[in-house]
Amino acid sequence: MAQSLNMFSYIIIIVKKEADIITDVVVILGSKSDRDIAKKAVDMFDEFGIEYIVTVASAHRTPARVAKIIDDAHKDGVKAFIAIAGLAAHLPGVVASHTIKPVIGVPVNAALDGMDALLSIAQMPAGIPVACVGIGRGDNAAILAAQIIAVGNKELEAKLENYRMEFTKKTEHDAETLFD
Ligand code: C2R
Repeated sequence: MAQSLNMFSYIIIIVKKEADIITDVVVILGSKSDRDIAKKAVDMFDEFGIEYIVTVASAHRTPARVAKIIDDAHKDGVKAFIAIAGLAAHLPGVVASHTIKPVIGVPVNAALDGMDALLSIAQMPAGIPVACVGIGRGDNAAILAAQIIAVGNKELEAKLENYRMEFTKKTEHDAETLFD
């Protein structure tokens, strides 16, 4: 009897967990000053119908807040993180240290043409990878996150195929109208 009761509670917990899933991606900005790049990412998510949370937290200035955001995100069923940061951009690496979900870092051009942030994000030590997109490329970070989420999601896969098709058409149009 005790055993079947345990099994019942287990099923309830599973059902509750499934119902609670609300966030596909959490986007963390090191500073409000990075918001233009975050806008490029969230515009993409809106286009693809991806659920996201966007917030500000700094590994340097608010380490406890970063850890709490990641903890909460796990409870919400997060599938990927995007961390946007300039200067000594440790935020993406620190996010990666707290999760085994994929982390995509976006370097911001806050100084040194963004090279400081680019290298801080790309040159992670072995074992704790961070995917690094181009300087300021919040849009590409969102597309990459969408591609990760699209594994096993036919609807999202189709949206990404259509999006890719737009580039094909535009390039062909550019080729045909090169000197018009
Ligand atoms: P402020 O404009 O707030 O001074 O920030 C931010 O991402 C921003 O680009 C300047 C730059 O500092 C970055 N920052 C980091 C981190 N926290 C803030 N790289 C971090 O924890 O890595």
